[in-house]
Amino acid sequence: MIEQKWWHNSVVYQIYPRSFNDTTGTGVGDLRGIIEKLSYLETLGIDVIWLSPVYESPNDDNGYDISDYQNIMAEFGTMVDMDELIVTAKNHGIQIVMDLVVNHTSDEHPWFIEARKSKENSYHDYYVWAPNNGQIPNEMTSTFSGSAWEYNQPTDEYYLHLFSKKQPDLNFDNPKLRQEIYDMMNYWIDKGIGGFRMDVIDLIGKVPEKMIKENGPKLHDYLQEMHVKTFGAHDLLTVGETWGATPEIAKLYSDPKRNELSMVFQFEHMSVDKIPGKRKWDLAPVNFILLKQILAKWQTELGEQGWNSLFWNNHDLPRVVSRFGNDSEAYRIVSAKMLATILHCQKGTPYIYQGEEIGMTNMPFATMDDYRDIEAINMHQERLALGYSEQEILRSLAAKSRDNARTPMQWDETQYAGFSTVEPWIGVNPNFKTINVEASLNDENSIFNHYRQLIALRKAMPVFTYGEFTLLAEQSETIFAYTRTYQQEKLYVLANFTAETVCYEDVNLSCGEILLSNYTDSKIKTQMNLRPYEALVILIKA
Ligand code: TEU
Repeated sequence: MIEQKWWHNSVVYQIYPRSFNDTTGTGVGDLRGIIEKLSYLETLGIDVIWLSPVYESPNDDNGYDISDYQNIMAEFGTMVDMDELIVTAKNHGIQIVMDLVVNHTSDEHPWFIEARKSKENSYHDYYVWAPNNGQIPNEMTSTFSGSAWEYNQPTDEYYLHLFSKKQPDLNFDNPKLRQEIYDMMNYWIDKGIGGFRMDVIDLIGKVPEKMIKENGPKLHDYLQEMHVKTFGAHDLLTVGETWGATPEIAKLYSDPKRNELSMVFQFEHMSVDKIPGKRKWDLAPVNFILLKQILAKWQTELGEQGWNSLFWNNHDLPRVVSRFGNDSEAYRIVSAKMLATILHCQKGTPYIYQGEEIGMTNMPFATMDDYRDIEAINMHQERLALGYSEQEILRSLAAKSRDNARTPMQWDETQYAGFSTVEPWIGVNPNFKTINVEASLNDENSIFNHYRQLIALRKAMPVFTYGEFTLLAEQSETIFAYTRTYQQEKLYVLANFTAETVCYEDVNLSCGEILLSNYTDSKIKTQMNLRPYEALVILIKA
């Protein structure tokens, strides 16, 4: 039996502050806006907020390019607001998990301003350099298109940037740099935060000479050192963003015996709607059987040697109801509840991305001018140059752009969805009059209330947290079904992933009792006709 931790049955809510709630009339969200909505989050029942970066930043990548780790971005407020957020959240039973972006800084960080001046500068070795041999050092590419190397004239060298040019990569092989990072982390720990979400942590052991980005040879040594020097003595939640993790690799990060992180946040199930081997922009229909296989693999393979995050969305991903559900008027609500059910009844720590709990959808951006994200803008340029048509590019962006998740939170039906009193930094989804928090709170059958009930069940019954997972009907093209078993408790989770009625049969359902369903009149039978997107959480009595 795995040693129980507070974050095993916690539910995390991710806030992208720029788009959450603007109290200052700037069109950009802020920290006081979060404080204002803590009661709302307490009603939902979440335990933890993962706060996307709020540090000082020139915003080339919306705060993921940090120029001062110990100051707050002026648009978002002040350190006084931040301290108040940490304390007030605690009074609502909510911990704040800070986004730790230490694979890179901004090029406007004082370390980089110094580092690029000369090879002798004491900060030079804080970053990753390659000599100028008359051509770019190698073929490594940036996630945001083009080469990962940028020329630096004063030293006649190239620096590495696995993201934008304004996000130079830090050199973790330098012990002085590592100590600076640990001091900074301890500064935040001393403020009473609940932990860290570690941005692209699998890249910190990179070996650019060998073209190694993810999972470099020293990665786990660095994490073990970080554990000892920072959060190890505190009971915090630490979650690593690990794009390149397999279940075996996930155990290296999250086996409690190894003293690294609490859990991984891995993306394998996010690859089921692209052409295999290609980029996310190369669209393919959702491979449902593969989706089930991947999710089931992560449920069964970690055993007691690891812990996983459960998520459908974040600030980098499209809205799940548009992606794996059905965002038409007829099926949006029922399919959003179905997706929530399938996810929240699994083993792991569930994450809800702001707006997911009210079933926010992808954004119908009309032209390139509507996009704000550097990834989207660079990809557009890159693909135009490669000969893709504007239409094709816009189709990929409509499905996968990160801006889908970054439109303002829809609070009510007033102008700008109650997010701001002025025009926001990015367009508001035109569906805010029907899809908003106020309407959800007033409707007992809302998606919001379904999430609330799922969270309440997780808190009430340990089987949701610790139950052993078994996938059923593996080859079904329409049904997602599984059981969870823990001591005397057994759950049977059953969902129709389609807009058709589907017949499902299992004699074991005869002694079941419905704990939750997304239709008000669901009934259990050994032979069931599951209606479009119908999903049930069933308790099987011994
Ligand atoms: O994301 C890592 C990352 O690689 C994503 O940019 C992802 O690859 C992309 O969305 C898929 O095309 C983290 C942050 O979550 C992201 O917001 C940052 O832009 C990035 O790191 C750099 O800090």
